[in-house]
Amino acid sequence: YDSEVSKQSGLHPKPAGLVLQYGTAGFRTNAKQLDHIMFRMGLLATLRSKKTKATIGVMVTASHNPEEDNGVKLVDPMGEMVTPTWEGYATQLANAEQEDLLAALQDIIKKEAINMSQEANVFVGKDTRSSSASLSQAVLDGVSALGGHSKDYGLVTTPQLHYMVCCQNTQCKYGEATVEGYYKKLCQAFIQLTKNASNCTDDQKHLTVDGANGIGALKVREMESHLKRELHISLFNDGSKGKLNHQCGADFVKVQQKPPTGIKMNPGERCCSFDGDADRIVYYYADSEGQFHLLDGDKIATLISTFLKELLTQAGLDLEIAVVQTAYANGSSTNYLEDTMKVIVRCTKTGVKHLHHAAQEFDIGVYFEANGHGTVLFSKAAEEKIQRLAENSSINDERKRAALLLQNTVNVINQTVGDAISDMLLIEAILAIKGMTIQQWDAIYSDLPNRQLKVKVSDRRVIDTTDAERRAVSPAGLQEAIDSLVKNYREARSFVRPSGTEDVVRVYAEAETQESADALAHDVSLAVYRLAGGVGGEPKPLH
Ligand code: 16G
Ligand code: MG
Repeated sequence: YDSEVSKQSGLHPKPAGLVLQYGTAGFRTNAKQLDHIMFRMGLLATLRSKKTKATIGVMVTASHNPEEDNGVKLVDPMGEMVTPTWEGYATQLANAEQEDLLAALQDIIKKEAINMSQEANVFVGKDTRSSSASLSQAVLDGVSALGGHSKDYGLVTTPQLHYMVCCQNTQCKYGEATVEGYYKKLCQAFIQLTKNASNCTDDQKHLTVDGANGIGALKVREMESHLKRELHISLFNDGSKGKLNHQCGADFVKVQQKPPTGIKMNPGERCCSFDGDADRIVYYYADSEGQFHLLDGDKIATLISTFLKELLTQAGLDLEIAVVQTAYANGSSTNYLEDTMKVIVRCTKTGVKHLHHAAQEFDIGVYFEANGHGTVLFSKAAEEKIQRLAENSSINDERKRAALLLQNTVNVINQTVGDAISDMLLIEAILAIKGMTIQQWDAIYSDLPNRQLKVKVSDRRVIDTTDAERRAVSPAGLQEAIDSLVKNYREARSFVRPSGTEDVVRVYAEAETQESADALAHDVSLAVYRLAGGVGGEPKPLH
């Protein structure tokens, strides 16, 4: 393979000296810097496939980043994120200078004792960015340079690609590895679920979707006919005029705490936003006074876990259910889940893989980041119990109904990764079954006002955290400073962490009032600026 790799890599040369790192969300930067990275990730995915003797996925996307950026992520056999050791290999391979590429490749082959005559199979997908077509071709070139087989799924959402990989490696037990198969599985389950919402009016079946001018919009369009009018979607920001993620999408709505541009919002109507690769979703509405209300990942986790807990009780199934959050989870949500709902709550570091991993430890693990990325994981044993109960003819009607609802809930969920389309269908089904309006859902608990800020420092690695990022252990004095600032406000909490995707330190604060949250966030930003080597001007107060 040496000569083929040499020849092909010459067509995807690495700019000398460029260093990039495989971070929480894979490689992500301006698309112009990524051609060699894509080719090399094609090589790495092929090695990973030979090693695992399974199909591996490669997704070309930069999610909620601006259109000019792009990125790439590897998907492991069960649809999960690639392991940390291989993230390390990705970084090594990406940064090897042109003349050292073969040696870098050889190093991985040796360390992992890879049998190069083993067949390899790689699934490739891409988002709608203008750079994605040529970049995904570079991935395919990498696969073929090592003699691997590839299947190009073309335009798909990130969770769709994860789904395909999982279907393929479970011999289609998880579903059929086609986009059609995906729609069929999810929509059938959705339609079965909504049969339990017999008095749902057409009005209640209406949902406004902001597609972030990205792949999610295309895929919602594609899916619509499978929904058999059980859900009426008004799609905005469908990519026909607006720019990807620009003033729209889940990240914009969550961070700005305001509606996206380009949509029509009627008072009291449910709206949701996807992000640029459709692995995040947030809901929102405007009340009769025009006031904006956001229902983020925490509210979604609460709705889903409440629903599941009720069904488990009705079904008489003894399964342990837990909710996994990060430090960004609103304090009110954690209190509600622990004190009122009495479910187990776990907190992990930011990043899907950490939440996913923690959720796998329970019979049913509901995980959501506040930003709207999340899903539900069912253990094999839990799925089997649900299955058996649903097929049991000797149980009463209430238990039977609950068991069937649980079974269809399992099927509507994409367990491989957070999925805006799948989450949307589940949320819509739950609201319909419970006959709940978005206002009633919102009223389950009230969010504590909060604020997120960023601070530029000369080297964000000086900040080290512990306790799932809730406490800083370095630089010296920073945590003490935060602790004493927090004491100045009621119901307050604050933490700082270095971003995994941007060269900044992130600051989070929440408190009893918005003014307090804003002031605390500013106080803490100043402490970071002073103690962690701030650059540029001092952070200015928000008001
Ligand atoms: C990435 C993560 C996301 C996390 C975000 C935090 C994945 C697939 N995505 O987008 O889960 O919330 O990074 O970004 O893991 P930050 O480190 O810049 O705050
Ligand atoms: Mg995304």
